[in-house]
Amino acid sequence: MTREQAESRASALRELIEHHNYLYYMLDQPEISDAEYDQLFNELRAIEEQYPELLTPDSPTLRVGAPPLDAFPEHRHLQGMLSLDNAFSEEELTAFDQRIKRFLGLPLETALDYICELKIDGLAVSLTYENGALTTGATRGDGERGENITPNLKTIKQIPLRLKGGEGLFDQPPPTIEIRGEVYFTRLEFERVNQEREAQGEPLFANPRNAAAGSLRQLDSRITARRALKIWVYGAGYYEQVTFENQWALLQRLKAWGFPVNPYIQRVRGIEAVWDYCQAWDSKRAELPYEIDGVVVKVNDFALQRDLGATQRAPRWAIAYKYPAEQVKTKILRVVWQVGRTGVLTPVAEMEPVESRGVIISRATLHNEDEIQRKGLMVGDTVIVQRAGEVIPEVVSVVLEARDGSQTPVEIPTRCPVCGSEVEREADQAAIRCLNLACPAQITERIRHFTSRNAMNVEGFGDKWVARLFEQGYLTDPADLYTLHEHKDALIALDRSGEKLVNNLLNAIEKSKQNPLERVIFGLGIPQVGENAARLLADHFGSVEALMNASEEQLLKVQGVGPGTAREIAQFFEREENQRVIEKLKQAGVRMEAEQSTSRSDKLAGKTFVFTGELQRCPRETAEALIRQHGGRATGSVSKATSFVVAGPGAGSKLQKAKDLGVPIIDEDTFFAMLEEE
Ligand code: 9MJ
Repeated sequence: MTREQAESRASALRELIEHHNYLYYMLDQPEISDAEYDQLFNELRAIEEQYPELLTPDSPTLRVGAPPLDAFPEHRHLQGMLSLDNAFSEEELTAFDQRIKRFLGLPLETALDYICELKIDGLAVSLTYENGALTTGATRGDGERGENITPNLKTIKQIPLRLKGGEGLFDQPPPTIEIRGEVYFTRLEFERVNQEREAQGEPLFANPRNAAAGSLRQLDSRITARRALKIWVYGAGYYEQVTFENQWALLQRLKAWGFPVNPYIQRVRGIEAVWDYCQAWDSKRAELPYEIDGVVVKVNDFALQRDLGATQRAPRWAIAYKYPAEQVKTKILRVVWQVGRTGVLTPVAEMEPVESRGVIISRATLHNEDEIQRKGLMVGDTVIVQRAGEVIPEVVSVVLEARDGSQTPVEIPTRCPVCGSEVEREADQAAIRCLNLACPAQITERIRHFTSRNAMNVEGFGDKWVARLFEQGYLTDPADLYTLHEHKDALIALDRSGEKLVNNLLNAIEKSKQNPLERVIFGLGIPQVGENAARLLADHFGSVEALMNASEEQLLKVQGVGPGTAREIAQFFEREENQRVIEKLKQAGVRMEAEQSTSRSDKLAGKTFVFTGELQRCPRETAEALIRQHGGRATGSVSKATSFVVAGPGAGSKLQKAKDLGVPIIDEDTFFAMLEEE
């Protein structure tokens, strides 16, 4: 075979193999035997081995996994992957429906078109297709940046390596489109993998969702390939040169492009019909071959979705209805007290292991002393526990009839179980606190928080490292992380994994210095300052220094910061130890200021913008970020205080409202011209 012949044969084989993959994995209607399929596959592999330069990124031979990676590269989503707000009852669903209508200025009796989708309990992923070919697959990560796990996702045969075209679908595929979906394990495959792990003496996966996450985050994609992961696709992120009227139309197109779209998705009118759907699936879901934990409800019309926009966390046009948690009975063996990073002692019940929907539960949080008293809980009690989604299981109630006199009261500690110093309980607070800032538990928890995924995200720096380096005296506060490179030889001696691992770790630590300010602020572990508050504080103050010097009064000016949080922040920075850590971080070269680019000018200062309809030049999030970088504000709803409404094709009710209120309406070009003005 000449090289030309090989090239053309390889191309034909790829198309043929993908066609048979589709018939087999998507339609369940194979047209050739496994042996015939293997023959095609082996022929393609042989050609690619002989002519390695002919291997293309969309070759089905890459579905079997590639040699292991050292780490996953970072992937920036073109459009953010938001999470969903939750509803736990019919009332909360109705409130969601009413909220939407009020926001849109629609009569409250309007019956909106909704799409009801089963909420798959797996791992959210984003697949980027360029000119019709799959180029990247990534995890959600923090919503803006995920991990590039392309080789792992390619092992999922249901994921098309090329979008199916033709037959009026497209002449030219969209230049870029992000497809969003959920990767999951079937119950059967979950059982199989766990049996295999048990046989090999490996720890079992607690539930199908963890199993999916564990399999996708394998650096060796050949291991991923051995697990039959599956996917349901339900949306799109960023896209160009294609338009969709509504979610239903998008789902139909995804199906036509060759993606698996869940067959039970329904289009319904009015929130009552949504509730009927949720109830119907509550009784039927046990029959599904995979786990669902609720129903995702989405406003169908994309023009309305655009008008509704999103809050910091989640879109206003969707909600996740969650099924009530299953309750199971078990027995409390003992109560232990854990010390957190702020010194708070949290009682945790250790229980006889019990299974709830495929998850083994053996520990539950008891929250605090008051909660123990309120429930009248004793050691040896039989209790009802439940697991609600991601949160740690909790004890719902005590089964008093099961008392037999052997139960004993829960001992309330007077000394810290870790450092032995006296504990204190403030009069107006439920929490018992260890006041010793040098308590080993507090120190290690503070460091663990600082390095955690949503804070400084130091890859590979797990609990074991924190504990070991603390014991050896290398780490006494989070800032010591940045002096670890001085002890490289000692670290290598500590860990049998050797130099490469330590190098990776030190690189990850070095890289974390460049994290945005909001991550540093979150990482400091100021009580009551979560990710959201950290972002607001970073946006408002622009540097740790400014935040440190802010008075409680100034802190209260930040939208979303209340008196309690303001006091905690002020108290945190008054402490000398904290000032010392901050100085050390600064000396180490950790970014303590917002990126220069976040403040390019103040030419939009005092101006508030609202977008409606589509933007052609960039995603709406990018345009909103630009507004902030030039000192302006971007909000979701039109009011008299709005300076400009930027309207594009498909503009809806916001445009009307702007007209009614006499708010100036400009187009996208005018908006960008404003930014470019000197
Ligand atoms: C799941 N987990 O099945 C969404 N999801 O939409 C479905 N998740 C989602 N949709 C927007 N069906 C954000 C998340």
